[in-house]
Amino acid sequence: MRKTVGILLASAIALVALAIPALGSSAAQTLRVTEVDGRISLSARPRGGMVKFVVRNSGDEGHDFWLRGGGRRWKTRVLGVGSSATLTVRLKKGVRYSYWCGVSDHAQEGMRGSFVAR
Ligand SMILES: [Cu+2]
Repeated sequence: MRKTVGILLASAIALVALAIPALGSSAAQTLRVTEVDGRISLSARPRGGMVKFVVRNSGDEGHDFWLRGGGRRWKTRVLGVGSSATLTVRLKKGVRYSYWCGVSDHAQEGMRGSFVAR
């Protein structure tokens, strides 16, 4: 009996654990940001509202990711080769946002861009 209750409790906890990230991801648009040496690419054009940027450094040196617009600014830490970080932000529809890598002169070398939240 005690074992059955334990299993039921573990199942209930597992269901809650599964449900929490599902709620989060349905509320926010998730975008992949790929950083390579000399270029940053976004998997889609961001929408207004909550946007989760999953930033991955696929280059051969350290990179970070900065985002600015609508009077706000966000940044990740410097990501080592193969590392990822997440930025979850609220974007305003119709506002232009700029993004870039802040390491050394990477932005001038092409690691920058901008978009208007749609
Ligand atoms: Cu960089």
